[in-house]
Amino acid sequence: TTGKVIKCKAAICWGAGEPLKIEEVEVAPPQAHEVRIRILYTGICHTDEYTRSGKDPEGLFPCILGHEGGGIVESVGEGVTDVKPGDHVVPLYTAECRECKFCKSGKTNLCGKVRATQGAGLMPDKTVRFKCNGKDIYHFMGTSTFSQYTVVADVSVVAVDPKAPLDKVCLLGCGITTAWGAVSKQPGIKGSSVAVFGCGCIGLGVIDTARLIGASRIIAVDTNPNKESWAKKFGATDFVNPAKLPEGKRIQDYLIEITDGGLDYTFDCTGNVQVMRAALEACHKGWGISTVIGVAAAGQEISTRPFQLVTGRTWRGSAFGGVKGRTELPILVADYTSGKIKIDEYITHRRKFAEINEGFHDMHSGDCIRCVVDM
Ligand code: NAD
Ligand code: AHE
Ligand code: ZN
Repeated sequence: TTGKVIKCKAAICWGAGEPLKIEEVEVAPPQAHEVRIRILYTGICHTDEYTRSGKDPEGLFPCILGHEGGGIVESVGEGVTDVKPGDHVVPLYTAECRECKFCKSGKTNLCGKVRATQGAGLMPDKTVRFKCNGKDIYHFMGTSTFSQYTVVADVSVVAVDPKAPLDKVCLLGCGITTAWGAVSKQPGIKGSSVAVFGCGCIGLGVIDTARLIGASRIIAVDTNPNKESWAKKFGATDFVNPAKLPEGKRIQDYLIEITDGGLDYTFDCTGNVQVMRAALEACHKGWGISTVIGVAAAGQEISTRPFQLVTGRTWRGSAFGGVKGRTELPILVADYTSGKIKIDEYITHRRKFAEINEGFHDMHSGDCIRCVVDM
């Protein structure tokens, strides 16, 4: 590869808890099996805020966050066969190499090819492609979409239909896909009762997918009363605010009461370990299955009485909804284009790149589902 270094703007997080700073960065050309992408749009996911805030045990600084992007391939390194300059693409924080033990297992989407270096903020050759004033800047989740140009591994990117608007399908890079996969890959949802804890982008996506598949009852649970109308709009049949229950009444006990013994399926979309416990314990004895989607802070652990599991409840979890991105994202894009799945409905805020910190504030306001940043 003979590509040149590109100078552009990127939002750097210099340290845990600090606001992002827009800086000029140098983005090195893609090496073998790497792809340099001009990012046009990016969503902001709660996980970006989680790492920025210092709660992520894997957080490394300075870094360029962002993992919900859409862009156009600028150049490719040697050996890249699946994408070419000009292709519209979505970077994938869950890679799909199709060769590793994980990919070949047929049991998981958790590809092993680049995960170790990705978790260390590095490209697969253990170096970085970003510099700011001569200093190395870490990558994040193998995607770093808060930069006008980024470099990703070729196993960590998928080409999508160029007719699909990138300011919408960028959201398939995480939130909506995560929710869609967590529900649609779970057998048995049709005709069953479901409770969804947390009605952000992830929870609403879980509600929408459960509705689409034909769940008989969908109970949304959120401490923010404004989420009731959101949840109902996406297909919830009931809404419960745990903060409004009678003194001393636990949410799991209340849910068990109103469902004649508990839910068939529950989903944690909050990242709060107490909520994860409540979601497990709200499951029906003998068959209830609870899925953890939320990401908990460093040091947090889940607990319950083992009797909860002995008596037939199952605790599971998923990352990126169990979706294999290179294979399945083009299908999801087509489902969006044909009106089968929602994306537009999740976009409550839009920001210019210069206002990316305001985008993080929007997330805390309680009325933001997704903010799309125009790079
Ligand atoms: P969000 O902040 O927009 O939504 C969280 C919702 O939970 C909010 O509506 C909030 O009011 C509600 N909530 C908070 N405390 C609650 C409580 N005690 N009981 C009930 N509801 C409560 O976040 P999001 O972007 O939707 O992400 C949700 C979680 O999923 C985060 O932890 C995020 O990091 C994680 N996530 C995981 C994956 C994955 O692949 N596993 C992918 C994306 C996001
Ligand atoms: N790094 C944290 C955990 C964070 C986490 O679980 N991230 C999920 C996706 S959340 C998307 O919004 C994941 O699959 N991460 C893969 C990656 O490369 O970050 C910890 O606890 O160490
Ligand atoms: Zn995310």
